[in-house]
Amino acid sequence: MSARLVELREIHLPLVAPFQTSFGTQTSRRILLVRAEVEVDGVVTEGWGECVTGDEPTYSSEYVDGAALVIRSVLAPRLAAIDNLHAADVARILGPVRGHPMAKAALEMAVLDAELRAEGRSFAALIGVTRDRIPSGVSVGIHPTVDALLHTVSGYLDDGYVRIKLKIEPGCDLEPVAAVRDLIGPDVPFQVDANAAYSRHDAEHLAKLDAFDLLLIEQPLAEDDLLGHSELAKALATPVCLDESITSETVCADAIELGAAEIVNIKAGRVGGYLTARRIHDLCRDRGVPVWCGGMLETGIGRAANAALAGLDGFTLPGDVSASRRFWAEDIVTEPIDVVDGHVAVPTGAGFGFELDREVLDRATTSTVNLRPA
Ligand code: NPQ
Ligand code: MG
Repeated sequence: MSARLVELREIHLPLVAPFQTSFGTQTSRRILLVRAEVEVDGVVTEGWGECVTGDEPTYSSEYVDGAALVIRSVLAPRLAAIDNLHAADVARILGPVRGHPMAKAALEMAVLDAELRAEGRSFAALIGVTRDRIPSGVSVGIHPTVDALLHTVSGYLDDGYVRIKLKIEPGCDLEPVAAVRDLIGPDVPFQVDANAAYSRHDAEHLAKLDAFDLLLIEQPLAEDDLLGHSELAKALATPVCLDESITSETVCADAIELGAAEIVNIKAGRVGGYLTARRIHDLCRDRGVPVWCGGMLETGIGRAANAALAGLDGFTLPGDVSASRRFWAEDIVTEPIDVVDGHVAVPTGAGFGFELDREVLDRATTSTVNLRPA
């Protein structure tokens, strides 16, 4: 069995509504997809990977155009030079290239999807998932008014989401948080995400959030500020959860050791792939640290993969794996992912378990690059 990368595509999809975070407002999404092939006895099976970079380097230092370039010019050629390429070796082969975890993750995902489809095996089965569905939370953007915010949150409660996450930033925190807690009552799990918008001097202010019985506060400080998060964790009753800071197994272990991560948000793209994400899940479980699965406004491709990963036992908190219609209108590139009774099904199909809609995919495609060596 030999795998090869064959194609890099960019697609463009409009969001159902603008999504505002402390780092910007998104109204549509440019997404890179990677296609790989595996050949077994002359039979070719294809697999797909999704790259979760944003248009600009604001969530992290990676971004769509940078990822496309590093894939074409550096990463894909290194994988093309390998004779017997396997998904399990991709991270090691690309290890000498510094950074670019999201670009690397997309390539590993495409190869893994193709390999597993060729074997007729699901990713969930590969990693030992036993659950058949996962509780679904929803991430709610910053809204221009509290009224608009409460309208949006009520809609999500009607949709069945079991946990609300609200984006916050300096100047837009205590008031909307109080209003949402008041609307949803004391029993709905509720958490906030600052996307690194606060500073070490904000501890006293952030401690006021303790009054609202939040599940956690996600990434209040800068990505590289582990010590600041550790000090903040001591000052807050609300548990501190890290997202952007968790860039590898090593950093995750250090953050836990330092008391900077009482809870961990796991995103495969941020850590360089689904196989590493699985190992970070294991290390958190071994240390008794709860984890949940984050989201990056994925299409049905990445969303299916997240639903499979989040089926692991250590994912004890509801994640940001919401229905595809939370972000996309009808033009999605796979079958829709739905929330039923507050849960998303763990995909059982081969590979990452999504089924592509070729016609919609081709219509959404804005460019295609051949990754086969010349
Ligand atoms: C988070 N996701 O947990 C991210 C942030 C995020 C669902 O809240 C384009 C690409 C837009 C990536 C907006 C959620 C994005 C993005 C937000 C990631 O911090
Ligand atoms: Mg986050």
